[in-house]
Amino acid sequence: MRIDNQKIKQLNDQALPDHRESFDHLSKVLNKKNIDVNRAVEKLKEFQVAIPSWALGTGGTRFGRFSGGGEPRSLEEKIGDVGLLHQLSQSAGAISLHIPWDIPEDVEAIKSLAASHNLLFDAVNSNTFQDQPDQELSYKFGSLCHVDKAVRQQAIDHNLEVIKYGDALGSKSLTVWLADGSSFPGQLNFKKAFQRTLDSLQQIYAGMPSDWKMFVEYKPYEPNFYSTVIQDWGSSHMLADKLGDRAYSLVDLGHHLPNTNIEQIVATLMMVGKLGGFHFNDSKYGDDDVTVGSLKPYQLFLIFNELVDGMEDPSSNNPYPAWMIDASHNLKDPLEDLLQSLEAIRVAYAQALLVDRKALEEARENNDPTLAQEILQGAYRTDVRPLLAEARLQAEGALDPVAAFRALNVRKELIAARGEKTVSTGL
Ligand code: AOS
Ligand code: ZN
Ligand code: ZN
Ligand code: ZN
Repeated sequence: MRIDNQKIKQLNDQALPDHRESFDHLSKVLNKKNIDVNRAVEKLKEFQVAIPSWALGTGGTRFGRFSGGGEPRSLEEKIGDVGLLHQLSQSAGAISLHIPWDIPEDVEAIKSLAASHNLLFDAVNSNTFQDQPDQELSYKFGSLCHVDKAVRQQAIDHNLEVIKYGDALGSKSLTVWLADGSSFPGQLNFKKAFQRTLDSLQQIYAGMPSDWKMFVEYKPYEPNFYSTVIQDWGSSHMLADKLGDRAYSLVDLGHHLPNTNIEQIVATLMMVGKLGGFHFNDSKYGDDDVTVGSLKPYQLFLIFNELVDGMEDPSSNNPYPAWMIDASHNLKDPLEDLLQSLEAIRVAYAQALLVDRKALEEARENNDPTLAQEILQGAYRTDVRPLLAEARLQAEGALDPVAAFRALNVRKELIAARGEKTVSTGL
């Protein structure tokens, strides 16, 4: 399904007078502060966030799952859904696949379908946290860290196969997230598990094409409840460092214990050029995977403040990070939820672009925390939504994506095409 561009334009035309008024007002305010509004709009137009294939259906918990209607039933339909998000928001220009949930049967057809929606293939994800029906050995007691060499080899081979699929589609990176760990004290030898994981990752790293990157994700607990082999950014960084120049840490916002200073982790990793990827979501307790910006928008802004600082630092050798939303939706329409997440990410990014970095640095040099706070909160409390809307308007997206999604009855049409009882693959 594709939305008729003419219909988006009609909705935009209705909302245009109000948009012009608020954009002109904001432009005047920002111009007075010597902020280049056009530059901010251009930066927003460039900023694209990948959508994971598993976020397009209704998520669930171990207590149950309440499916919505019209969920994508195939890789083609998942690409179609990301196409809709991109058409409305002009900011979801990539899809991240998960193997074996998304095995492309006809690679050329999948490539041209994605291209017809202006989508790129972002990092591919391997899956050694579940047993597949035809799988010989079990991952019940781990995968890349397993005590049995044969299980490790199976997990290595799986990752190499994922790389092959990704390479055929034009992906340039592999994200490795491991559920490996232990649920009971004494169960696992921490040191041996870590060393076996490093050894396995080295073999996968060696199998990547020379222009590929590896992103090593960390997580303190879940599904294992006592220890996780790659529990934190330090462990992830140790691995990335030992693996080589093309291995990086990946920060998932939900993978920290409560109150962790994530912005400091971001700054530190970028300082050493090792922040490769990012998974956006929001968290109150753990890996809640709720809508980005729904709980802690100020924290998100502080994180973006460091990200922008790292990206604009001429002395930094950190690569441009791979952005992805990693979320799950139990109650909301997944597409509406993703549109809200995209908006929240871009709001935080735009606010961070408004920070007067020179003045902030001066305040720091002068030991003036009051002024530093004034500068940060001045940017944070600016309503930047007209900048986002302007960027979308210029790119022929919708001024208000969620309103357009509803006004154009997108979900109703998806249900008509796919049915009321649909279950998408994923978590
Ligand atoms: C798991 O908690 C991680 O966030 C992964 O990045 C991701 O959610 C998983 O690979 C999806 O199955
Ligand atoms: Zn993640
Ligand atoms: Zn998460
Ligand atoms: Zn997670």
